[in-house]
Amino acid sequence: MIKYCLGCGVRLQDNNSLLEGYTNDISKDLCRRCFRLKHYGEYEIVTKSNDEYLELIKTIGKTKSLVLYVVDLLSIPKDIDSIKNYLINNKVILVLNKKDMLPLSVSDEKILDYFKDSEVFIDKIVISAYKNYNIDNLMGLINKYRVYKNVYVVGNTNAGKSTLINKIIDNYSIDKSLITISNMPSTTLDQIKIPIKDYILIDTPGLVDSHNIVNYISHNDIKKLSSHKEIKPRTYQIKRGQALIIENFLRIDYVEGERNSFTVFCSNDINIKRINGKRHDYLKDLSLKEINLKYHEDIVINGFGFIKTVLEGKVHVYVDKDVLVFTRKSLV
Ligand SMILES: Nc1nc2c(ncn2[C@@H]2O[C@H](COP(=O)(O)OP(=O)(O)OP(=O)(O)O)[C@@H](O)[C@H]2O)c(=O)[nH]1
Ligand SMILES: [Mg+2]
Repeated sequence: MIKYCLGCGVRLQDNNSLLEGYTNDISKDLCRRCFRLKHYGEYEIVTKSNDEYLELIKTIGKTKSLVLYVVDLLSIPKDIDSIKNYLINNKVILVLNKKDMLPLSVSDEKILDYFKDSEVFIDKIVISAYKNYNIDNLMGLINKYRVYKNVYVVGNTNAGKSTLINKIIDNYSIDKSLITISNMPSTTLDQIKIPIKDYILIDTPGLVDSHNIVNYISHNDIKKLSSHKEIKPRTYQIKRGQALIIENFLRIDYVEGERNSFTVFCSNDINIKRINGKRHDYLKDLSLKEINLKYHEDIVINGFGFIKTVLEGKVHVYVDKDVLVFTRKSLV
């Protein structure tokens, strides 16, 4: 009998311990990787290819099923509308997750207002899967828009798709077997079908974003970045010539402009120092990206968080060459 791991969706096998889905006891429900992750917090890296992800998204696009597109509010993709290029026939609800990480003072209305020009989504909602916030309202939206039996949950890896489904299982399902989640990329390896009420919710592996900083920092730094506490924004008054050193993976020099204010929105566990940029060359061996700032823009370091600035100016960002850095109008 073919069995699938309840934790990550991969097909279970007891033939080859080096391959995905291995278990030494096929009568069990979890593969060895999920068992170790769940019970010992040990993470075994697997790399999923994005071709597989795109194939899956295209398959979903051939159906007319309702789709929940889960986005991490601290890692908003540069062009969120582009998901609709694949999901041509589907109604897509934009699910903005991890609201608990943003300061309480940032209202849902303010966040939704930021996305008001995105017209490809049938609806939008701000939630926290972790804190069980707004999940009932999301269920209401699913009931409102769902016509077919399947409801797919898609999004980048680490957006919180599996955490969301686990919350829904917790709140609405009698069978309480939970899906594996972790702060590392590619936790879910294949589709997992969960019957909820009169429909089927389908968890999917996320898109591995190769331009996300988590691919280029240590496991320990990833842990620090993915803390579950409300962010306390840290504001620095910055003069030209000064720089911020962020742990050992990011440096931001203010090279042109009037005295400016930089407010960093990232995990509180991350260490930030302000230095005289001219005196220290620390981290300047990383790749340099020149960024021009307009009034009230965020500098987004993909996967790290963002830095809200006020005035026009120019910054030099030093980070791994493959990490995407861009500006956008201020989110908060
Ligand atoms: N603060 C906060 N963290 C969350 C929330 N939802 C998920 N997370 C965390 O985000 C990380 C990734 O969660 P997962 O549910 O495994 O993400 P996923 O989208 O299923 O990831 P893949 O299976 O790799 O595609 C974990 O550390 C979760 O605890 C949330 O609402 N708030
Ligand atoms: Mg998952």
